[in-house]
Amino acid sequence: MKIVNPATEEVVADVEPADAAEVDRAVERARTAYASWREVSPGDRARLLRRFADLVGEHAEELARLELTNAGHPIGNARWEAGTVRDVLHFYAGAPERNHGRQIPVPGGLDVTFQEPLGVVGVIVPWNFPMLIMSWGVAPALAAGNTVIVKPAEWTPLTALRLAELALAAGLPEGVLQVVPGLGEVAGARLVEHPDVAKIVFTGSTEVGKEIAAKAGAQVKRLTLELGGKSANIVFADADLEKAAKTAPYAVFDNSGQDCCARSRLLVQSSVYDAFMDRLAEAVRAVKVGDPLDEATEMGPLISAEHLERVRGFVHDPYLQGACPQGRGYWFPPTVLTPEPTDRAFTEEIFGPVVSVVPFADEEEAVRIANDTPYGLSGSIWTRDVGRALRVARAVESGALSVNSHSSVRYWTPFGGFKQSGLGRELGPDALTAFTETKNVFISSE
Ligand code: TXE
Repeated sequence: MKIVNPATEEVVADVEPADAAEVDRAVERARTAYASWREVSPGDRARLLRRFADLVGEHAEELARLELTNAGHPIGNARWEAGTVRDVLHFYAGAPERNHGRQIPVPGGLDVTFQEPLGVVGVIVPWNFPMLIMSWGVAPALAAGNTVIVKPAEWTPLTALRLAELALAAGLPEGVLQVVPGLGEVAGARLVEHPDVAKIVFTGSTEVGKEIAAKAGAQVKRLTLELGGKSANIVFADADLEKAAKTAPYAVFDNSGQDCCARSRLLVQSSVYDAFMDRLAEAVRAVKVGDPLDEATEMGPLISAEHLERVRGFVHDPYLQGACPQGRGYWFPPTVLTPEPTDRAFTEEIFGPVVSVVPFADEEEAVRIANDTPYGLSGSIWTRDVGRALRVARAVESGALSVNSHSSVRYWTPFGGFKQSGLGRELGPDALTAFTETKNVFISSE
C-alpha cells in the first residue's frame, strides 16, 4: 500500500498489507498471549501501561510529525493528539487496580460478581484520527486484560505501527498489542469473521458498520460501533452571538471537517440570522488553511483525491468560501452553504469543511430539525437561558451534547451515538465495562 502525504501528494511509505492468513496468525499469537496477559497481576499491568504511556509522551513530537505526514493534520492539532494518546493510556492504566467487582447480599452463601476480560479484541480504526481513535480502543481493552489486534485504515497505518513498537519497547509481552495493516474487505473482514476474536470495536462509515454488525450478530460477537454523524449546532437569539459565530467554524472545519462530531448543520434563530451570518463570514474568512508544518495553520488538506472529489460533489452555489492553497495536495476551502433542509448537503454526512446553515423560528422547530436525521452523535446548544439549555439538551436525540461549547470528546466521560451513529459507548468508565464480561459466582455456605 502506497502511503501518501495528503498535503504534498508525495509517497512517504510503502506498507505490506496483511492478508487473511496473516490476520489468522496474529489472532493465534494474540490467543497465546492472552493466556498469560490475563494472569499478569493488576499492579504489573498498570505499571506496563504507564510505561507505555510515558514512552508515548517521550515520542510525542515524533508521533505528531508522523501523523501530520500521513493524515495532513496541522502540527498544533497533531501535538494535541499525541499528548491525548499518552493521557488516555495513563487514564486507563489506573483501571486494573480498581476492577473491584461486587459482592451482593443473597441468602444461603456468598455471591460475587467479577468483571472478566473477553479475550482477543479487534479494533478497526478509520483514517480521520488514526492514533487517537486507536488509543480509545487499545487502552481500556488492555487495561481490562484483553489482547488487541488493530486494523488501521489503509491510508493511515504509520502511527499505529509506531505505537505497536513503543508498546513492545515499554515491555508489553509479544502478542498483547499487534497491528495488521491491510484492506478493510480483507484484513478487517477477517478480524470480524474470525471465531476467536471475541469483540470488534469499529469506527468508520455507517454503511460498513451495518455490514459488520450483521456479521458479528451471526456469531453473537461483542461489538462497539462509532459511526457517522450530522450534528446540529443550535444558536438561539439570546446566545453570546460573538462567541457562537467565532467558534462555529472550528466546530465543523476542525480536521478539515473529517470528524464524526462535526457540527455540520448550523441552525440559527431567524431573528438573529443576519447578524449571525455577518459574524460567521468574518470568522470563516479568517480560518488559516495551508501547510500543516506551519505553526499558524488551523486547517490542513483532505485525506485523499477520492475524498476531495466526494466533498466537491456536495457543493453547489456556496454562500461563502474561504481561501485555501492551490496546486499539489488535496485542498478544499472552508465552505458555508445555505441549502433547503431537504438538500443532500443538509442531510448526508459530507466529512469535509462544509457547513450548512438553516434558520428556525422557535425552540420546538429547532429540536424538530435537529432530530430529523438518522444520526445522533454530537451537537451544541448556544443560549444564555439555563432552562432552555437543559430542555433542548434533553430533547435532542444525541449521545454527546455541549452547551455554549463545541467540545465533544473528553476521555473521562462516555462517548458514542444514538440511532445510526453507533452502538455502545467508548471512553470514560463505560469503556471498561464494554471490554469485560460480567460473571456471577455463588458459593454455598450450607
Ligand atoms: O470508511 P470505512 P471510509 C465516514 C465519512 C467518510 C465515509 C467513508 O462520512 O466519508 O465514512 O470513509 C475498514 N470489514 N467516516 O470509506 O470504509 C477500513 O479499512 C471490516 C466516519 O474510509 O468505513 C477502515 O480501517 N473493516 C468515521 C475502517 O473500516 C472494513 C470515520 C473505516 O473505513 C471493511 C471514517 C469491512 N468490510 C469515515 N470495510 C467516523 N465515525 O469518525 C472497510 N473497513
